[in-house]
Amino acid sequence: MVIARKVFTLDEFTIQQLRNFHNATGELSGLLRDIGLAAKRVNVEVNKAGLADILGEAGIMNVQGEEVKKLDLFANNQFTGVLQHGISCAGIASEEWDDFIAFDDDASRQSKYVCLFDPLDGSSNIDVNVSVGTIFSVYRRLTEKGTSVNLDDFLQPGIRQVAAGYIVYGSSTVLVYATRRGVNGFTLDPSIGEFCLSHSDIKCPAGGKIYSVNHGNFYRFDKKVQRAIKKYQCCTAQQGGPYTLRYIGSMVSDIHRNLLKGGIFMYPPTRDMPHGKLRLQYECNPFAFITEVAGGLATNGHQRILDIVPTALHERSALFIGSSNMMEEWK
Ligand code: AHM
Ligand code: MG
Repeated sequence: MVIARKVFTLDEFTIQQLRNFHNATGELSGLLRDIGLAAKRVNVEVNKAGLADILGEAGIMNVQGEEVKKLDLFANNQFTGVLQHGISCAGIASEEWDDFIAFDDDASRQSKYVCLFDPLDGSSNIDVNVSVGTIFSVYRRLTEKGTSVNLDDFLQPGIRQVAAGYIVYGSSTVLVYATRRGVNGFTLDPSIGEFCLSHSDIKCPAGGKIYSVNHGNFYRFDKKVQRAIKKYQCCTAQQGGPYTLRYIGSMVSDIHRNLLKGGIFMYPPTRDMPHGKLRLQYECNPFAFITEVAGGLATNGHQRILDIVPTALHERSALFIGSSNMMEEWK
């Protein structure tokens, strides 16, 4: 007898996906389960941030020279911990650690994957109750199984991602992940403490009406970006407009919304940040992978994000990402 199911949990879904590959070892499912577990723990703390002493600044700077919030530290420790204690990840790199970490126990050394993550993106928004998120990506290691991972494993172009995803800690907590087979979203059901499939086979609409950019930087953008923004502001209905500006300043939420509704998100280079602000490996690549699998596009204004070969762990990049029709001038 087959029992009809209405709800699939993240674990059930990833295990079901495994059945499509007879050579699959289940390591990727294990990795996603570990990430889901850390996300649930971070979710609990984010939700009570206003109550607990965990709110506020930790008083130290991260490797990017930015102030670290306590929840950043908590999230970083949670994701590092679950991946270290799991058996599906050979090493990690995090926006919050200076260097990558090789997991040198026997089980981890046998794993074929490395994971890169930004444990709590948009954390300057926590104090004012705005949604924040976690971003992650998974690569197959280049080094031999059984050995320690090295820097080359973490400096692979985004096109080599095996999976990428994000968690939005918002009005509900949603985990979205992509493999080459598709993009699926899972909403945390607090009553059972499980991520349940809520957005299956996400496709980014080809067109959109939303543009997302920090307008305060307008006079620090180059002329091409300024012209594009003016076009969004002036377009008539005949020209595809009117457009609407939506910018939360928390890229996980901004891109999540645009992915579902259609739109473009831009973090162009500015006079002060000629290489852009966002990190190629922790922020741009995972979103570029998810967006492309969903049918959209992502570039740095000149080159496809996924083709860029990183030269350093904390490299920055400009980012133009979103609905394919809105990306015409940024291809
Ligand atoms: P963070 O990693 O320090 O949190 O910074 C990344 C965030 C993104 O989520 C967001 O899109 C961007 O910074 C906002 O920057 P700005 O305030 O310059 O517009
Ligand atoms: Mg970040």
